[in-house]
Amino acid sequence: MMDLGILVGTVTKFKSSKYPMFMAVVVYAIIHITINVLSIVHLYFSIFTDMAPSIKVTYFNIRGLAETIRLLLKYGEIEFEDNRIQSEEWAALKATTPFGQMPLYEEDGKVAWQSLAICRYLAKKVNLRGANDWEDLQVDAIADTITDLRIKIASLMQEKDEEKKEQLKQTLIKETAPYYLERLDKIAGENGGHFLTWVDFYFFAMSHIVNFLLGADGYANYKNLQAVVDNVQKIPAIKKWVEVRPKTDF
Ligand SMILES: N[C@@H](CCC(=O)N[C@@H](CS)C(=O)NCC(=O)O)C(=O)O
Repeated sequence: MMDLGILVGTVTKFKSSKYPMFMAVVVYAIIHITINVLSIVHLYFSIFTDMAPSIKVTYFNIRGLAETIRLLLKYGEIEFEDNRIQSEEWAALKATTPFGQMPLYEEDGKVAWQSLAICRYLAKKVNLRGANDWEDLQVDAIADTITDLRIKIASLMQEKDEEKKEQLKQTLIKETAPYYLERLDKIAGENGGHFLTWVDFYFFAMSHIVNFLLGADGYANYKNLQAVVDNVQKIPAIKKWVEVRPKTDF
């Protein structure tokens, strides 16, 4: 800011000068220019200090539990580092994580874990929560139900005994999956091919697990669930991401 002594000195000078009006205009212009320069400097620094947070999502090089997080970030056009680690890097990294698991979500160096907690946090940011507390409760209940199904199907991947694996597979195909999918399909039907909000993204991200069990046309009998998948896939930001994301089996 202009030094007050200089200003007073200048004012005294122009009072005694031959052209007091001219001097007044010059001083006014100097003050004006100084204020403008300072505002530009302030704006410049505020742009750099109020920069978007630096965001990093760390997970294996698969879609898995990180994909809903990535989808929400893409949907919200929020820049992030998609940090995909190799299996051999995991042992060293595991010891440094809050609960020895991924995905991890980092924002300006702060670390969060638990994929669905992160999804809820991001859903707030990108406006994909329920319209009220009751809707949020329904969304959470659907998300937890999808997780129940996901865990049951994932147990198939972990079973090493081939005979047990085949038995489990048949139970999942004939009983477990239809039980869950029929009910989820009915809920999606009541909502016109949507669940409510971010949970559509969760279902979309988890649909490969259903396909793994039931084949590529896993939703053939579940039109409303197919509509959930199609509706998410149609969103331009998601469509674009699906085209460019690393191609992985899960
Ligand atoms: N409930 C946790 C589960 C996380 C989880 O099971 N992560 C697995 C990958 S899908 C993991 O980190 N596995 C490696 C390990 O446990 O060492 C979440 O949703 O984030």
